[in-house]
Amino acid sequence: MNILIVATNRYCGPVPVMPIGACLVAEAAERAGHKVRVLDLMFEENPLHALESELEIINPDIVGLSIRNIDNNDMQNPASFFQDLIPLAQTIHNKTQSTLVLGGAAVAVMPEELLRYTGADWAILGDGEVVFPKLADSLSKSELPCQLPGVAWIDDSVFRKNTGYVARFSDGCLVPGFDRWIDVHAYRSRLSTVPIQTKLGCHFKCVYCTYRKIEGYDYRFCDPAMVVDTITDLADKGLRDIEFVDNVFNSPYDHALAICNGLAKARPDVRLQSLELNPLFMDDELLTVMEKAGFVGIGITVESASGVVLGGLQKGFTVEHVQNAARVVQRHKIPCLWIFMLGGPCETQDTVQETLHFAEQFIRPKDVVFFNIGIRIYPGTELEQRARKEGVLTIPPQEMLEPVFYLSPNLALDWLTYTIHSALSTHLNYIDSNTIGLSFLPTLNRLGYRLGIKSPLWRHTRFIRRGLRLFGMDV
Ligand code: B12
Ligand code: SF4
Repeated sequence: MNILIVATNRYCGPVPVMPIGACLVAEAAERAGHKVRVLDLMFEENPLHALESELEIINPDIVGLSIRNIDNNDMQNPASFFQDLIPLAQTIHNKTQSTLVLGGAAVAVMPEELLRYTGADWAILGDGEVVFPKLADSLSKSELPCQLPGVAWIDDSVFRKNTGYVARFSDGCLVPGFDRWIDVHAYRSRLSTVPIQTKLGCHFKCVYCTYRKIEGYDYRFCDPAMVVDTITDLADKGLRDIEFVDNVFNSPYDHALAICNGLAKARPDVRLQSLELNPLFMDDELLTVMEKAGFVGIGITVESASGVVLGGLQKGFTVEHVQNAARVVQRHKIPCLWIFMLGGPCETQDTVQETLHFAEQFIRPKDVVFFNIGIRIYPGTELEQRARKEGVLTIPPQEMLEPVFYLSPNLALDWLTYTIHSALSTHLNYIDSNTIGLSFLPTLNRLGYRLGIKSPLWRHTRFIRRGLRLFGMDV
């Protein structure tokens, strides 16, 4: 069959992210014998025009829309992206007879809403590189793929889905041949990293999280030796800035340790990052081997340094774990980005102060602290139930494509915004979502690349903010 996969994401903050999922799906469909093209809309000046041209070239039987972001998860400056799908779907319907299939992280989060919204024929929830070729095979035989695990559709106005995740990593395919499908240089010249996933699934039960919907509760691992080989291959191709995009990189601990030990032995010429470290599994052994493996930046997603709030979020760790992680970080050179999410369940002015106090006491000035305000509520999460009980959320799930946020009823948004703004003004290593949403951040990324600055740019937060202040910018 002729297949066009469209990577629809055009959001460039904090950096444009390479559409790994779309490329994996395209490559799998090609391996299954189909003729496949990928259209990446990220840098297209006129996306509809680009789409029309591609439709003419390939005359597709199936068009797969890869949908990464519903919105920017930002309560202070909310932006939605899902509306961009309508003109794309209309163009596809008007110009072709093709079957429209949705996939991508956003689709796993809100499949029913996106199917109804776009009028697409099918949605795939999860591992597209496994399910999509099977779906294409069914369609090529004029069979309906209603029995396939991981497929969802609307049947006579009723939403239907087949759950069940399929084994992955069995064929050793961790990363696609990016340069076959997308303009890799365009990404690299904006300081984007090359994504790599070493496992799927998460055993934690944080109340707001959608990740288990995307990847499931059970872990599915990639063999550590295979991860090392893949990273070595990427380095040989000149792709050296590599980011682990696992839900939580250091859980399970032994898996992360085995990967880092393998990399420390093989010593490929790479600059590694992961922004998804859990304080529960931070120790000197891991950080030492991460440094040897080539890590140049890590992020710890602690969300809060208040025990009450950590309990409300069901993070599965305590303030002691957070403090211990900070002590471990202090003993190592590796730059660290601390990620907090303020305003969750049980948050009060006192708990916010506890978190600020922790940042003041435990976080080195050379590290960076990111404060996010409010939590995006997704249908099917415990946070949704809580928000409904507390009267914070009243709209039905079908209307939740438009971003809705949780803010603890014990906290005033004005106070929280003011408090964080004040903290930012006195600490040059603190940032918030306004910083990530800066309109000139893409230009800054490009400038950084030209000046030879290596990713991650956040390592230089203090200097960048100081420089921008000299130009009179209050950032
Ligand atoms: C790592 C990560 C990041 C990293 C990315 C680093 C990098 N170099 O890529 C960073 C920190 C930069 C980041 C930033 C953001 N992220 Co993020 N991120 C993730 C995370 C944890 C993993 C994404 C990933 O790469 N997965 C691995 C690949 C292989 O999977 P995949 O792309 O989903 O593809 C598979 C399937 O989706 C499917 N598939 C994909 N395309 C297609 C197409 C078709 C046709 C089919 C059939 C199937 C299919 O098959 C693929 C292979 O199995 C996800 C959560 C998650 N568990 O998915 C959030 C997630 C994708 N991020 C999200 C968001 C919101 C953001 C930000 C907007 C946050 C912000 N305000 O800055 C930015 C946007 C960045 C941008 N420019 O677009 C949301 C998106 C959904 C939503 N709520 O809108 C997610 C789902 C988290 C969440 N809150 O639920 N992110
Ligand atoms: S640890 Fe991360 S991925 Fe796992 S449930 Fe919590 S927020 Fe989600």
